[in-house]
Amino acid sequence: MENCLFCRIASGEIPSNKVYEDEKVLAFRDIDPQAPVHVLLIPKQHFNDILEADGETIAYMHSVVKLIVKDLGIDESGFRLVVNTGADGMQSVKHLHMHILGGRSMQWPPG
Ligand code: DGP
Repeated sequence: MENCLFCRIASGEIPSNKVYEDEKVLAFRDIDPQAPVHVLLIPKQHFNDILEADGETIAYMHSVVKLIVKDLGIDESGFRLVVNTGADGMQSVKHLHMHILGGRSMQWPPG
């Protein structure tokens, strides 16, 4: 989608620090990390948010989350998976993304 930041990252037009990539999804380091591990996982297909996305896409992303947390060594220590949605969810980039946060104890509720 034109002018979508994460579509431009997915296409490689804007560089990112990649953690995982295949034909359907891309995972890359967040530019403003909130934890020692802070990765964003996006579908390459544009969905504004999780409400727009189909279950097959979410299921696929879930399978990739499992690979990523194992690869980054936070599968056993634990992690937080966050999908900010809409205005009250403080979603700033309108392309579905999952935040994978780990490497430290995560407080709740988040600040
Ligand atoms: P959210 O607030 O849930 O929409 O999160 C958007 C995240 O995207 C935020 O944590 C910062 C990150 N971000 C914004 N622009 C860029 C960028 O150009 N590159 C990378 N790697 N991350 C970005």
